[in-house]
Amino acid sequence: MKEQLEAIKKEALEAIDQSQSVKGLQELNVAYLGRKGSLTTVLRGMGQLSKEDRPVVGQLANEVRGAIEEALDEKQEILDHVELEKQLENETIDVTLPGRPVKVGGPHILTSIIEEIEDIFIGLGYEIKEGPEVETDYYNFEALNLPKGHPARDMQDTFYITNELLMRTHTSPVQARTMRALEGNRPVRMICPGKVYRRDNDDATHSHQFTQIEGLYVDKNVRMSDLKGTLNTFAKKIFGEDREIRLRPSFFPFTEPSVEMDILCKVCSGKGCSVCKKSGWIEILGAGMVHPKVLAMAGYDPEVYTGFAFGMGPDRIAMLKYGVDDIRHFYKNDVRFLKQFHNA
Ligand code: FA5
Repeated sequence: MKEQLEAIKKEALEAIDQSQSVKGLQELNVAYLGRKGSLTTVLRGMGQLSKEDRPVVGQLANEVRGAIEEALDEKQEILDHVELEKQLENETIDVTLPGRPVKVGGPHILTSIIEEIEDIFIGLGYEIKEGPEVETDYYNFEALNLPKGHPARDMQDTFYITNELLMRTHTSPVQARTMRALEGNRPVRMICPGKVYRRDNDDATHSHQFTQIEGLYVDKNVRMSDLKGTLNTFAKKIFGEDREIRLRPSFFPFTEPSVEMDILCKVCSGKGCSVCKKSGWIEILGAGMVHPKVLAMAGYDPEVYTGFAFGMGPDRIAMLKYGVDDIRHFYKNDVRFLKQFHNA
């Protein structure tokens, strides 16, 4: 039996030494030490040994088991290490490979043009204000000298929510809100960008939702020449020194006198096209001297204070600046169109 045990030990250690895989090692463990393994089978015959031989063989059997277990553990450690090395090698990342380009978005062209206009007016000492898009009839119309039933309300076809609430048709209500907040005793110099809504039929230059920027300057001794100078400075900064502008007399119930400013159409250079409706000019803003009634309703004494106001359409300004022939491009959100302006 001693020889058998020695032979098992020799055979097992050799097999373990040559084993190349963790799975192979597990099989050897079962084959030698398992319940039906060769060592266990030999030990089952111990009962037939003499009393003297039993402890000796028992001790030898334990040594053989110990040696096999130790060899299995050592080999297991080696194979684990080899496997880990292999895995690390397979998972190596080549940090020098160029990465996949990330698609970078950019501000919408209308956002960019509004920011550009804001910068011009901040440079002229104006503050930026905001107002609600869902507005009361009072601020949208009445506080601007457009009482209920006034025919000039038809100039701005309105989306009503209730009799008293509406989607603002222009940014002019922010004039009244700003003056009210200052309680009639401080000068105002503000612009207010924002979305406005009208029941206009969409075409190349009209959208039912578009953007406006309101401007208001109220102080002692503000004159029409200040308005002209401001609009001229603005037009030159946004369109370049050589772009022609013209001011036409116009009518707004909240300004007196009132004007509209046109700019030479860039699409046709003044020859006439579908964008400028064959006139060669495109209207970009309305303006005028704040009506004394509007000043008084907002708490300003029109005998002491005067002011000018303007309301421009950044959509039309972007069309003119970049030669876009249809306002609807701004709202279709076709990335191929929008990405042309990411560095504008
Ligand atoms: C007004 O909305 C006045 N509140 C402007 C104003 C403010 C006058 C302060 C005097 C003092 P108007 O309806 O003309 O005016 O619109 C002003 C500008 O908005 C237009 O010059 C045009 O550039 C733009 N606009 C008007 N309607 C549309 C539309 N449907 N789609 C795109 N832009 C429009």
